[in-house]
Formats: sequence, C-alpha cells, structure tokens
Amino acid sequence: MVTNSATSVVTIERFIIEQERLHPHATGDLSSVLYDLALAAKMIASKVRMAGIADVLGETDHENVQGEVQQKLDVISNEILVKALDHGGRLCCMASEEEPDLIPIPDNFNTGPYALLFDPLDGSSNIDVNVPVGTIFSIVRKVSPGSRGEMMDLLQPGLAQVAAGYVIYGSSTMMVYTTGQGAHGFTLDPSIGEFLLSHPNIRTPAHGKFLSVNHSYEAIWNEPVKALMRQYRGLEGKREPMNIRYVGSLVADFHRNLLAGGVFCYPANTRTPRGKLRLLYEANPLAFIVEQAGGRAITGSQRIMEVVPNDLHQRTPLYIGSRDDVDLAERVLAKQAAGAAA
Ligand code: P6P
Repeated sequence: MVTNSATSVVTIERFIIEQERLHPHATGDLSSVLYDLALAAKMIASKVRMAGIADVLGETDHENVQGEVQQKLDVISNEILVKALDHGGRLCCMASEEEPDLIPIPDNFNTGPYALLFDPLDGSSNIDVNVPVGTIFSIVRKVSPGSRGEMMDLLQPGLAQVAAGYVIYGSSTMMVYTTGQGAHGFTLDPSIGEFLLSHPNIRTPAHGKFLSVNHSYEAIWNEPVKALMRQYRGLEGKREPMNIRYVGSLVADFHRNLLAGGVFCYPANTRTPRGKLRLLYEANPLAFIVEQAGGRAITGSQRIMEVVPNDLHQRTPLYIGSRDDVDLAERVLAKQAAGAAA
C-alpha cells in the first residue's frame, strides 16, 4: 500500500531539471554546474566526515592569500571543487578564497558562459574540534569578450548572480541553493549518496530570536554598533532580548538563523575596518539566499548585493538575516551615523 505521505522523494538532480524547465531558453549549462557542485559537495563531505580518522586534520605549512594558515581540508576541498568544475565546458574561470588570483580553465578544456566563485571550506579553523563548516558558492554570467574568463567576469555586484548557495557539513550534510526561484534545501542521505529535497522554498522568520555576533570585539566597535547591540540584547529600547548564539563558523550561524530566525552581524571594527567577511564568495551568495527566503543583507548602510566590487578578496561588514532585525540595524546605524555627522 502506498501511503499518501505529504513528502515525495525528489533528488537534487531531479529538482534542478524541473527548475530548468521553468526557463524555456535554458541551455542546461547552469544545471550542469549545479550537478557538478552537488558532486563536489558529496566528495568534500566524505573528507570532512573522515577528518578525525584519516590524516586530513591539522594545518599545512602554507598560508592562503588571506594570510591564514591553510588547514589540510581547505586545500583538499579547494582541489575537489576545481577538479570537479574545470572540465565541464560551462565555466570561463573560477575564483577561490584559497587562491590569490583568477583560476583559469585549462587550455585543453572548453569554456562556457558562467564564472564560479567559492569559499571551499569556510570556518575551517573549527575542523579539528568538530564544529560544523561549510562551502559557499556564487555563479555569475560571463560578461567579458572572448572565450576565456577575465577578472571583470568575477568583479560583478551580487545582483548579477544567477545562482548561489552553500553546503553545511553539520549533524547532517545539507546543500541550500537558489537560482532566483526561492531558496531550497537538500539533505544528503549517505546510505544512497543522494541529496534529497528536505526544505522546499525556505522562508526565514521576519523577526528572529537569535543574535550571532562576536562580542569580544565590543571595545573596538564604534558607538552606533554598540547602541545596536544594546537594542538586540534588550538593554535599550522595547525589544525582547535575543538569545546569543555564535558558533564562529559563518555557514553554521547563517543556516541556523535562516531556518529559525535571527541576525548574524560582523561589524567593522578598528582591527578590521572593512569588516572580516569576503564580499564576493561569502556575503553575496548568502545575501542572495536570504533575500530569496524573505530576509535582508546589508553592509550597515547599503544592500550587500548592490556593492560594486573592485578587488577579488575584498571584505565587507555584514548584517544578515531576519528582515525586521536587519531593518533595525539599518535604522540604528543610519541614525547614529547622522548624529555623529551633525
Ligand atoms: P571571529 C571563520 O574564520 C570566519 O571566516 C567565519 O566562518 C566566521 O563567522 C568568522 O570568521 C568568525 O570570526 O573573528 O569571530 O573569530
């Protein structure tokens, strides 16, 4: 007897095909990139799951372009993504948090109409202590002449994204992505090696209960930021205090807030005056996801996806999550800034 269960088994591949059918002129190139990203996610998941057993824990003796010591899994994840995506003939170039410059498509491979930017393993400093980590990706259309990709293909504002998403390697492995038709979550069933649709059309609560911020920087925030955090914590104004939840792994904090409601803040401070998080392959893709889910993402004064980039690894302050909570940030930071300017 077939139960009339409300859920049906939909693999990510089937979902991608069904989404493609919404676009009569689709060529299948974007679908192919998304398939390859799902494959890379499964390969990275298997490495992350084995981290405690196989010799992939710990640090290499290399530093990445950010000056951060590269964890072994960072390097492995970066290589998995490049090798999974470089030969499909759908990309003109790539960019990674782990590589200083544009990653060209090898001359012996065809190129295609998209560029891919990614953080292969965000939060990797948490790997050795088994805290969830994640992969974040952003896909834009090639805009440069000729067949090979150029930096101008990568330096596009977030509004130019045609797709974006992340994978969280947590208590389960989930891939969440959008192509502009809502944000959808897929959970990996390791027994069959398939991502199955588990969170169709994610909607983030308008007002969240969680505040994710590293309060150890309070002494080096400016006054507007301090005032905002007092309001979030119910120390000023009429709001209920928010519960503080800060994992120190962007994808983990973002994902919890996306599903349960909340705001993640990484303000500028005197140590990181431009913020810490990267615009192109962290803030922009998560901003696309959260806006598709009904939330918002700002620098403090500007919509994240409107920022025009001028450097591949540029950083940005980030306030992202539930609409009402980001609205408050925008109001308090603007009012305080206006007061300071007066
Ligand atoms: P802090 C991890 O290094 C990361 O890039 C994000 O995943 C995380 O949200 C943030 O930095 C944590 O930074 O300064 O609070 O340790």
